[in-house]
Amino acid sequence: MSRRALLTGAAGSIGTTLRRGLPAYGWGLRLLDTADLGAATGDEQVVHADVTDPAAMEEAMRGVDAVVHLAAIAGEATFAEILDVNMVGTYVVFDAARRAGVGRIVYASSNHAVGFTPRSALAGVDVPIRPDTYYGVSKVFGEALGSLYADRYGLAVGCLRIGSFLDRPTTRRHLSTWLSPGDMVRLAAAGLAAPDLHFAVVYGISANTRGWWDLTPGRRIGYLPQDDAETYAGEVLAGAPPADPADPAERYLGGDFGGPEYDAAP
Ligand code: 15L
Repeated sequence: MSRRALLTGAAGSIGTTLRRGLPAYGWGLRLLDTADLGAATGDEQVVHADVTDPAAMEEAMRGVDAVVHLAAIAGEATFAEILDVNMVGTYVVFDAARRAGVGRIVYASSNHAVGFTPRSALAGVDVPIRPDTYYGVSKVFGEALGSLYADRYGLAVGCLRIGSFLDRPTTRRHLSTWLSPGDMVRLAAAGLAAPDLHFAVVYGISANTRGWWDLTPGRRIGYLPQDDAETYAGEVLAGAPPADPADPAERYLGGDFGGPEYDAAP
């Protein structure tokens, strides 16, 4: 019998990719979202629930071996919106997993947890926390919560600081930050299967020649990326404006999230 994982945010772009890809790694999936998930196929189970609902989430955890927690607002929004979905929702998911005795959570964090870090040498997971948005703050919160639940309750927690998840890179920054769909599946599968996982933070990008983040922590949990944005460098750079060192997109790891248009303060 396959192991079963609960996928929150299963209707989103990463969720849809994992829905297609994780069964090949031996995972039966319970798909959860408030949005339409279509009909369950094969071994799938479909649950319509909101991650901020503690009772529904505890029920959704029953009988699963692991959780891949993707459900979130995937960019900047008002603090109230980020607080509700990304922070309260993440707390509800972690605590429901604890109450239901689920052993592992793979958490979709983001590079925006350290997005205001100036670009320089390859960044490790030990660079100081420097979120670039309320969204980035919520990902720092999720990582901190994961650390608490690993240490206090023994949950195995893998936090994936995802770069730019796209079918293909389209900007200069993406040549460094791209995470291909195939590598996203390999990354989540590694987080789900890593032996002896206690708590880990890893960067989630493909094996990009121009990558900005150190992939060593990912390799330690068994993530072996196979794609490289460099394949697309010729066409991307041919259409790209000249690099402007003053542009936040060039200055910070989180790119334009560090610019004034991402200031969501009232
Ligand atoms: C993310 O975390 C966001 O969800 C996505 O919208 C992109 O902005 C991506 O990071 C990125 O940094 O390219």
